[in-house]
Amino acid sequence: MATYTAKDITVLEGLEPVRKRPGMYIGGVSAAGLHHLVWEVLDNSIDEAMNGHASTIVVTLHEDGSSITIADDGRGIPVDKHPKTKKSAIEVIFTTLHAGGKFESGSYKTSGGLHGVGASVVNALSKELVATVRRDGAEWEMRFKQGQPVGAVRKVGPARGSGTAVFFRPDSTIFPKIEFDPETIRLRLEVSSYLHQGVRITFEDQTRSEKHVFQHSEGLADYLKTILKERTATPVHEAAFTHSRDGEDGGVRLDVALQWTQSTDEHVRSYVNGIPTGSGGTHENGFRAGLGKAVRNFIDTHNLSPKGVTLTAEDIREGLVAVLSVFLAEPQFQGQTKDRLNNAEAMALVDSAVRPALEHWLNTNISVAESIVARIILAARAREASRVAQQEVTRKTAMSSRLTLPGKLSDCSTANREESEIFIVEGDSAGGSAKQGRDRTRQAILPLRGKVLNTESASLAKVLENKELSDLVTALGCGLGKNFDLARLRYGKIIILADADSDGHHIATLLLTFIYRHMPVLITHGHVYLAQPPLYRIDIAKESYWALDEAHKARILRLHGNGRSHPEITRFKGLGEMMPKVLWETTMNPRTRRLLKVDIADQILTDRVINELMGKDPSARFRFIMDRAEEAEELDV
Ligand code: 0RA
Repeated sequence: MATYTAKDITVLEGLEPVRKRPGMYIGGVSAAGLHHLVWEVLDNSIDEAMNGHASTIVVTLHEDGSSITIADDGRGIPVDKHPKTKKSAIEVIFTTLHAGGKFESGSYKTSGGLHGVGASVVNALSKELVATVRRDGAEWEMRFKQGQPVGAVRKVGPARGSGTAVFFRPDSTIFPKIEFDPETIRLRLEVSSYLHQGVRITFEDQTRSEKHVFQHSEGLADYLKTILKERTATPVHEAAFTHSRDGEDGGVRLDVALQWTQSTDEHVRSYVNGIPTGSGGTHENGFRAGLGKAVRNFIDTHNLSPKGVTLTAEDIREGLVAVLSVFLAEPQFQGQTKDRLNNAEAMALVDSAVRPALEHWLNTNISVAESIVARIILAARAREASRVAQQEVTRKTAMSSRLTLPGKLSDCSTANREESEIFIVEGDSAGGSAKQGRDRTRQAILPLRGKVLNTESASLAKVLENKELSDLVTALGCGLGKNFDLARLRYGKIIILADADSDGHHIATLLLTFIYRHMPVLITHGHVYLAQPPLYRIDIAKESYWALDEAHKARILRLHGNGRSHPEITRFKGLGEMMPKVLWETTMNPRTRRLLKVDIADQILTDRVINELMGKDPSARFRFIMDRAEEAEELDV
């Protein structure tokens, strides 16, 4: 950059208009307007840092809570005299509206702040302002009252280094209430430190005797991590996608970081020139468009489109957490709170920056991309299931206002939810065994008819039509979707008891998908379990033993085999063949059984979920869920 001297400052007009109509310049004179003064001064220091001249900014909220100093270690505002006006640059910057070197083409950099106009606006609205500059081996000072200089620039004394410090106290004849909110300032500084990677921003809060230092070498990637933590969202993939453009190539200066998570909502935080755009706008729309196209292109290129369901834009963004920061020369804001970007060109600029970068990233991180696509397909399938469930519930409510428990539920007698369990059992005959074998104080049995359940592969719709699942919802008592209320859950444990054959697998998958979509809290709070019926029956002489797995089988053979007679090993045929007593001993008795706690997090994280969700092989799906389920209880068997 060419050397900057006072002659580069463009002189436009005086400060009277600012004091007459402050709202025109800072939006108003309430708390938001008051804090706007801080952001204006801060932006000038951030500009200096973003242009590579400053690395540290210190914001001090003084003890009185009504005055602030913002200091940086940049070049320092020039103090030499303008040849024509005979005024120092510092005076021009603070007393002239729309004056500022950054306004000039050539030296202008799109960054925060309104082209350096902020300094004079803040000065105009301040009872007192002191600008202190260190440069050329000396410290200089210039003082103002209500925007007017109080004397000329004066040399305070020798000094090392360079930098600018601006102290100001807002004018009480302009602002009805002057009380800076330290939390508002702290938050803004923290966000700025993420948006402006590497800059060290210190907040000295003398009102609360607190000091905060914000510095983030990874910028938005660090911000994204913080947001994920705040929202306790579990990512679907390890590393975030990040992309930055400096805007030198005619495009827009832009930074973006994003990651898909398991949460069912979408969270996009956007900024324009460091200003939060809570109501979105054209830049966010461009971002969403680019993201959608990138993902769709990837899905099409790799032939990953799911069967039987169409992906919507919302499916693609379900669970997405993103931060978008763009820098524009002349941002136009609209809306009640002026927090929506209105510049039409921003849409295409952001779209065309995000799409190719994201598409390239997806194509170079295939297994990550596949997990994301799996997440998206899950969203689409869940949405479809949700729609059907909603219809079902509406219909049910219309039909009967009286809430009765399903007739085929054999309820338990305890009133203590924590100790109660409901077994959802596939088929009437297994249901009968379970009913006889159970501990009726604590264990309820709800048989579901397999015949109806396993007619179709993508059959949640069918299932709901046949009321099997709405019976389940009624039995659980906690409602679903928006009406879900964990407090109304009637059982501590919900245990799915299904055969280890493909029908059983299929039903368990449907049940789990249903619960995951409509009552995910049941899973996240650890209420959902899979029972583990034995895999083998071992007949030795006249005795029958049941083995849960290979290791257990080997143990039984060792203990009871003994060469007395040839053991006969048969694979488990189905719950129906078990005597109630055996079912109790092997599968239901809390002292001897094994349960698997269902953990959906694991399910989504793996690549295999792709096949699983595309519904090619229902038995593989169930095995998969079993594989990934977490061992909850492993008591002596
Ligand atoms: C005009 C010209 C130069 C720097 C600045 C303004 C400047 C303004 C602020 C406001 C807060 N901190 C600041 N730091 C610098 C360039 C001076 C040069 O070329 O040396």
